[in-house]
Amino acid sequence: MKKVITYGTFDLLHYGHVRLLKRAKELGDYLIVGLSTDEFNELQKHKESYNNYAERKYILEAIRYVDEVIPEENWEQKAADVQKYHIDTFVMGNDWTGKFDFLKPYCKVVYLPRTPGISTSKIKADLK
Ligand code: C2G
Repeated sequence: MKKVITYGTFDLLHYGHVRLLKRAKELGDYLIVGLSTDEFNELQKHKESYNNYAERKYILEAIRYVDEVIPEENWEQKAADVQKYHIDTFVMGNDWTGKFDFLKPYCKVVYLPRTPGISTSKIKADLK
């Protein structure tokens, strides 16, 4: 079984997120999502989320491409996660290109093109 992992806040969930998850799943058979906790968002990513961790986890677990959701609590856990979960491929959107190349000794590292024209900040701005 080929295992894939990706990380993010996924709030407010939109089709750009779902397209990333779909393409990530297509790279294997089992997709784990490292979901940023509320504390990690607030204290280290300086990102506010509308939905809290439990709500974002509930939504992600309803997506057909997602097989498992684990907490992302810090920037340092990825190498340990990749080994702990026997990950074959690490995937992120290409806004992160190069940032996770340190994982290459442990697994394939793939940066996928972001979906243009959609972002949480755009949604918030358009709703004003
Ligand atoms: N994404 C995308 N297209 C968009 C918006 C987002 O492909 N229009 C991708 C991002 O590139 C990322 C994933 O969807 O791979 C999740 O996006 P965010 O929740 O914004 O993730 P981010 O806050 O960048 O957190 O340790 C990694 C971080 O937790 C990533």
